[in-house]
Amino acid sequence: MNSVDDLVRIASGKVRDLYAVDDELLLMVASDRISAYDHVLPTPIPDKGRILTAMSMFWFELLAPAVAHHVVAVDDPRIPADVRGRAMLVRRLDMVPVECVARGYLTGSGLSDYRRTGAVCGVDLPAGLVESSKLPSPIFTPATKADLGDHDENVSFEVVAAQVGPDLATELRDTTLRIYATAADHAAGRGIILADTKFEFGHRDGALVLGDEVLTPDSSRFWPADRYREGRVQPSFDKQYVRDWLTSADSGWDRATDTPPPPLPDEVTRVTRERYVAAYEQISGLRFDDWIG
Ligand code: PZK
Repeated sequence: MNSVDDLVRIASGKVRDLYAVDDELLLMVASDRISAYDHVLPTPIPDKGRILTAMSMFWFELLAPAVAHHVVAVDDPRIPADVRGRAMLVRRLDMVPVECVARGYLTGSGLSDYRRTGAVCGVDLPAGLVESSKLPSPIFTPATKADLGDHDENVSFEVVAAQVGPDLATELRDTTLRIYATAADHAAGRGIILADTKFEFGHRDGALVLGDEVLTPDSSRFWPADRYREGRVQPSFDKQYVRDWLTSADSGWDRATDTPPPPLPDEVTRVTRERYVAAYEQISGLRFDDWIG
């Protein structure tokens, strides 16, 4: 009784699921699943779903003066008991089919595109940038959603404008860069570089609304500022311990093959949970023990 299994699931990602509640409301549920090297690992990270939900809520509240968001409640009788603490009751939006990425630093697909073309998503960049370089100013690098399992495709502002119209494309870019700046400022004050992040927006009653989860390690790159060094790949705040173990001889796994990754040892699971808790606490200044659940 009162389990999420009583709801109709309308979408699933690698590590979260979306359910219908009624005509107006959805339930977004974060699982404890973790992905690495494009695989979902067979071992869950205890509390990861609650930690990422707590982190998203912290950011939605911080950004609320700057942008409307879709969250109605995280503690509400309509939220089934078995997902309480890792579920957000959200307003149904008409989603804009654009992944709205802001980048303040150059890494990942942005760096690949820059090395090939000198630009990212049609934004020309100065010569001489290297892995993890800080950009002269943050840039909007939209992507179009790929099917589950595929990678999103970087596109230019003009492609977005052709898809959704120039006015909405401009509003997406301006809003994305404005809330990235607010979040990056907050993170910097807590010793963390927000290298890049992805937002998704929708419409409700004609107004643009911030949806999805926001500013979690699954949608963003957070780098400890005191370890930042231009010219090399930065260690991932949350997943580095998992990645290092998976690629060590100990794991016996070869990520170049398509064999599934092995279960994580207890120590790797425990340390990774601690990393997620530390990320939440460092970013928010709050204690995870005080989160609902
Ligand atoms: C919506 N997704 C992505 C996929 C997930 C999430 N407020 C909303 N209204 C209508 N649709 C969506 C949202 C939001 N957010 C989000 N797809 C549709 C997605 C898979 C699992 F949890």
